[in-house]
Amino acid sequence: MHDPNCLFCKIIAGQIPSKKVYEDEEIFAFHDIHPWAPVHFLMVPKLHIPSMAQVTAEHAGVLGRMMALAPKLALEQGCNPYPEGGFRVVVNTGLEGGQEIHHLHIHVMGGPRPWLKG
Ligand code: DGP
Repeated sequence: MHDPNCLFCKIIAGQIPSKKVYEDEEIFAFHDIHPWAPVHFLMVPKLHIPSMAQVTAEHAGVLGRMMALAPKLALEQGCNPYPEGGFRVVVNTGLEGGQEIHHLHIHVMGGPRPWLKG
């Protein structure tokens, strides 16, 4: 399902340009336009799910694949390996959850933080 009014559906369809990180039949990943970390990309299901609040058991497959893919993409994008490196995974949900774009997305954030080294 594609929502013609959804920004991320337009990015998935290539109607709005993005810096693509990954794509398969079900998943699209691209760099966040306002990065909060040296590495910051978003992973979205191609299916238009407005938020985590609408997730049901039928979405478990694609969400599981997204979570399983996140560590591989994080390393490819420049996050350092666990445990010295690592990354954060965030899913903002709803107004009080800080969600601005209503197409379910996983933020993956990490990358070198020289000030953390002792
Ligand atoms: P959230 O607050 O969780 O809904 O985060 C939405 C993120 O989407 C935010 O970090 C900025 C990013 N974003 C918004 N518009 C665009 C865009 O047009 N292109 C890209 N690449 N990212 C966008």
